[in-house]
Amino acid sequence: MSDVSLIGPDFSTYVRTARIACVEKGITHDLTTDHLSGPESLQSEAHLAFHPFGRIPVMLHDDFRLFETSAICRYIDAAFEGPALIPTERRQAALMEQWISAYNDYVNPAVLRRHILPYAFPKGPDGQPDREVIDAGLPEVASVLKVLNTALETGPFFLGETPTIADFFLLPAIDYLRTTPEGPELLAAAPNVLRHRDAFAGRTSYSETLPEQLKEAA
Ligand SMILES: N[C@@H](CCC(=O)N[C@@H](CS)C(=O)NCC(=O)O)C(=O)O
Repeated sequence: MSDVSLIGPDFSTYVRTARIACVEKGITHDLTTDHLSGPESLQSEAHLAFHPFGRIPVMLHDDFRLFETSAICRYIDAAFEGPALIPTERRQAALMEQWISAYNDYVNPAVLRRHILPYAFPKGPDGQPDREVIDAGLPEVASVLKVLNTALETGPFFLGETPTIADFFLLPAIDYLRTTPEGPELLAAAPNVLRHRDAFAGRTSYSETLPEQLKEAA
């Protein structure tokens, strides 16, 4: 039996973040998608019983159920023995929190919701990616990457040599960005962001959580 169960498919970026936390902490996890058969099933009664907002991931540990990726990662860090996923120094911990929040509020909407997802789940004419949506979002992706590039100047991770939970959030999005038509050029202008991803790629938590559809690109 695994230490914890996570509900959600391996291709979800937030699920991957929680999975990375498990591997970095040195605990085992399994992925459950039993009651999930498509995007609409996130709003099913069965799933809403686990996550009242109909999102993924959800973590199950014994009789404890938890949603929200940041809360899950923090719980995993606190509940198990293993390497610390959060810096002990107060300001470093606050900076980690800052980058998690910045990821959720600025990076994810620009990079995931308005760039990667329109390619992954095309909603344009004839089932093609919606060019208008993607083209309109490109300046925002570039501007978010510029901020990240500056933040990662010392690097390779947000807080230096050791990845923390903030890095677990960023990695999955950048790994997908490499595979979109504009991704390589956007990332070439943000070399420190690419270096962040490359530094992660050497870790077990990277290879063990690599989604099926990224295996070729890795
Ligand atoms: N605030 C949530 C966000 C989770 C989230 O948006 N997950 C995506 C998958 S990566 C999802 O459930 N998307 C389905 C939807 O938006 O309907 C968290 O931190 O866990």
